[in-house]
Amino acid sequence: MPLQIQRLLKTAKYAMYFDGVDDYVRVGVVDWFTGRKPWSILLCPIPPVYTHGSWRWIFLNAVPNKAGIHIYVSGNIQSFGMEIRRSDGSFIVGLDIPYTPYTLAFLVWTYDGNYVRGYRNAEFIESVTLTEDIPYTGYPLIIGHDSYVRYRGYVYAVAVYNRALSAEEIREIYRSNCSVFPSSALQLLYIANPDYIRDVDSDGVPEWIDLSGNGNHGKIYGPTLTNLRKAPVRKLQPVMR
Ligand SMILES: [Ca+2]
Repeated sequence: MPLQIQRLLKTAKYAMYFDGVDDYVRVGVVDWFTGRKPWSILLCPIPPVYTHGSWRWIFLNAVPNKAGIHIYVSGNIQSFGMEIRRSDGSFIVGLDIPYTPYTLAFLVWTYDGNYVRGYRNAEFIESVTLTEDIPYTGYPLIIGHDSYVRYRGYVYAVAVYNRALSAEEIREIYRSNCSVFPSSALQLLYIANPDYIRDVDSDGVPEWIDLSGNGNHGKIYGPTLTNLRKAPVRKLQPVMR
């Protein structure tokens, strides 16, 4: 078992599994990634093998290839890709972070109004300049995506801030094995754990409870909470597309 998974299992043993067919979590319509407002996105996925030519949306606040922010896992570039596009769909900036299959990745992208910075396992990867407004799409924030190329793999944690976390804060979260998060400007926090799944809401849809206290609960359309000790991630077959 990869070292990162062993470390994770010391404090957490669950992850949400997305089947790549029709699974997604819908957060709702948010305007967190618009204009030049600062933000941070934390994502802890465990990807299976993605072959060359395969790519899957994992976090997006826009229709794929249209205005707004997208994060995906790609076999082409062997990376988690982050990209931001204009309202005509044209590309503004992107920042890719390499991945290792079957290994928990602690990914952070931050934006301070001038630079997007990318981190993997609390190590700075690179930065890109972004001084153009991100267009507002009015599209819901979706994890796993609902109608196009869906993510297949695991997600342990998701967090969003409306400020740029510092490198030291990112190191502290990583050192805590994603158990301690700064509360200042936290907009959303999901952790995969049975205690944080609400069986059904008033619509009959299970919810991933937002631990930020802001009520940004995610509607769970298909993803299943998986005990990683009983269903090791290595049993996943390669993703082909
Ligand atoms: Ca399904």
